[in-house]
Amino acid sequence: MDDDWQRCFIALAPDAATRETLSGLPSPPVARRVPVDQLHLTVAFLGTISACKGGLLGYSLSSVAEALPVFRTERIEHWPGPAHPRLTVAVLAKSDALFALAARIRAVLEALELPMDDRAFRPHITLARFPRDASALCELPVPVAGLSIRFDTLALYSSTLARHGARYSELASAALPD
Ligand code: 3AM
Repeated sequence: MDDDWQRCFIALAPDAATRETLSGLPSPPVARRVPVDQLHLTVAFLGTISACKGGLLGYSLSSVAEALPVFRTERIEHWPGPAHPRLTVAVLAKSDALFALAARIRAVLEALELPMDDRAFRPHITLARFPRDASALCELPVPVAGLSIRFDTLALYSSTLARHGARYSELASAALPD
């Protein structure tokens, strides 16, 4: 893709202890784990935007990066694709703070006249992705609930589609206050 246009999304980045917790969770052997440095919670998917708008958005992140509470995992799920399971995700327990953050980000996007995908916000962290030819839904080895999930950064990422899945790069970030 042209350097002037990038496929972007805004996400929360877990702190180091949370990354370790998430990377220690078991996932089906057939699925490809998300690399530990790429674990994130997507808050807003933007699609393809110009570098200029991306720059403005990057500057705006600090205005919405307020302190967040500790979140809890609720369960691990497989999310389906058209023909087979697609993702293994950790779903977070419902949190007003996350929906309030999504609303603040939506307001910034509107002010910058940036589009935001209107899929329902389902707060989750993708742990693993299934290859296209995965057929059977694998049993999850253990139910997982109540683990602490902390985020320390709100970031704008670009997503580059590659042969073995998307690769994410941080374009701008704002530290979340404690
Ligand atoms: O990595 P996760 O699962 O958090 O599913 C895509 C991925 O989320 C999601 O944005 C993240 C980076 O690609 N995504 C992709 N296309 C999307 C769309 N059209 C989307 N989310 C909402 N609408």
